Amino acid sequence: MRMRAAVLYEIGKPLVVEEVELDPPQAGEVLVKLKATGVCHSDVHYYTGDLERTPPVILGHEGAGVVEAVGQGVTRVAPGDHVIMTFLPSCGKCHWCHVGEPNLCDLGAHLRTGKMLDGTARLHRAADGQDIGNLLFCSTYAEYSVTPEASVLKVPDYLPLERLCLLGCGFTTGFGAATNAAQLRPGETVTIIGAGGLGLAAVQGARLQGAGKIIVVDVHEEKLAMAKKFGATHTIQYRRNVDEVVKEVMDITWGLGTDYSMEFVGADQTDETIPMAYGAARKGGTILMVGVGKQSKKTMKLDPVMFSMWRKRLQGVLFGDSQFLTDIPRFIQLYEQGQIDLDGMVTQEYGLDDINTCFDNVLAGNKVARQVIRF
Ligand code: CXF
Ligand code: ZN
Repeated sequence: MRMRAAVLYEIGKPLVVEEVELDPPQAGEVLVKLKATGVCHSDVHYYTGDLERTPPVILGHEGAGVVEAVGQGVTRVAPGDHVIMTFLPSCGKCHWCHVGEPNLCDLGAHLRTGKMLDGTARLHRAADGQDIGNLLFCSTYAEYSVTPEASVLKVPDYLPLERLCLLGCGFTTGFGAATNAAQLRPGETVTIIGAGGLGLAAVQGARLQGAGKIIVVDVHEEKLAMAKKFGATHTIQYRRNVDEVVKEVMDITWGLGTDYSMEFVGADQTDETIPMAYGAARKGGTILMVGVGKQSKKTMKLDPVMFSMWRKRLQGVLFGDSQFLTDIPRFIQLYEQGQIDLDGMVTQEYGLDDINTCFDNVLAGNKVARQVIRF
């Protein structure tokens, strides 16, 4: 079938919105008609080349829509179901899915190929049939997506897909960092570095856990104001002086530092943000690394001796350490009850033709929590 999609042909060059050929779903695959997709900073990292992917590729990995058709053997969903798509599939069969860590599902090994699980492509250029790569089995900057059933989750059909889509990546990652990875206890303290979509979701998670102090650091005043709205108790504007931030955290926490610190910035900022996270964490505290960095950057600056001297712990977090099939329904429940605010996370809404504007907004940095594209 033919559909409109935004194709990345060259790193750093505007995406081209054009007609693309999409093959029908094969065995174990699902055809989703997209209703909405969030614009995640990771998509922009692929566009700038911070995250590496060979073009042509269709980006986008935070989609929600309605199942239009299913391939042979699909049991998780049926035509007409409302679904969200997630950037990490969970097969429900491998070792990791069985031990309760589906964010480590073995299907993750196929995510970088740009092909489907059988090694072939479903996306092709309309002009000459050339294969176009998929992104994380999602490629949601398109009117339709063919994806493995392992990458979709059925959701209630009466809630807005243009909000639930945020649960496919960013919100779940940030909220899960606070509620699954840190499991903050009432009164515990946290420093959140980066007040984008992930950091703001972490603020919401920390607030719901009953955190005592929620200290948010960002360069942009506008984002710090949003953080306050979601429950930050203190904000610190970062003016390129790490020690100054650490000192402020110490002042706020009676000289202790916070029980947890969370790094959400990633990219090429880690020489500043990781030492900041390290310094802000209390003795014996935990530093959660959530933001994804520039793929070519293989080292980070930390004083190794001080890890044992201060007994700090450095911990990676993937997709908010969420079990997406069971955690996302819990988050949807909280959204329905008004305990988490997805609506407030959406700062702009656009159409697919505006995708390059969305990317420019992300790169400008100051006015965006989450942008949503509606189809
Ligand atoms: C990222 C993590 C690194 C690979 C691409 C997706 N997560 C969410 O944006
Ligand atoms: Zn993402």
